[in-house]
Amino acid sequence: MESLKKTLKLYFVMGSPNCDRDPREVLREAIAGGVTLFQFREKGKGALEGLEKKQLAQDLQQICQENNVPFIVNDDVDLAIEIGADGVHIGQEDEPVSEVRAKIGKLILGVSAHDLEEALYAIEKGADYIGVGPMYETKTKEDARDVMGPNMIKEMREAGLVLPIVGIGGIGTGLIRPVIEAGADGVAVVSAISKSVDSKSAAEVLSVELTTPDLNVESI
Ligand code: 3NM
Repeated sequence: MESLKKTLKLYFVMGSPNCDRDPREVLREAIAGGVTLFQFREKGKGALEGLEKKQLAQDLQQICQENNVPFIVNDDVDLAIEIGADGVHIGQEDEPVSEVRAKIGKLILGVSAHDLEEALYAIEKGADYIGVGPMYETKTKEDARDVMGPNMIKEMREAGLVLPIVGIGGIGTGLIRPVIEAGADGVAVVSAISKSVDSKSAAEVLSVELTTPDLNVESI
């Protein structure tokens, strides 16, 4: 669990609809800038399907493998298994957590949860980590729920939840600190990195904010 917590520090989530240029180039830069985990999330307007989707997934997976960054697939459990991904991330509307766990065996399983009840249920059914959002306003996810803020993570921690947690939604420069102080192990970011003309610098800036020495002062 401790090593997964470290891996979740700067979690980059992306698919071709989130990029204004070649996603392969964006991912290479993001990894050079310090991303610790990658999720392929091919969703939204213009999202690739079928063989094109699989090809992009494999290209991005290869970039991750060359750099020792674990590669997670959003929703598409069959694709994840077919290409040998390191894990799967699912939402509340996807296949039941226990079914996905049975299919993927020991691979990493992340589940989006929006309140304590959903989080506890996901953990009981086999989730390895929880994604909690949206922390802040986001334009990236069309069906995002109302902003809940970092406080939801604090509530989950206060209720005794010890599993790794990442905050997601609208996270960018200057917004990481409250999420970590609320008890998250890391942050998941889409547009702050994918839409940057320089994704390496964008990731570097976020990395620095995550590792600032006084970041955890309040929680020590
Ligand atoms: N899930 P950005 S918000 C993929 O609330 C996703 O569960 C969310 O994109 C949730 O970093 C979101 O560009 C999009 O705001 C996050």
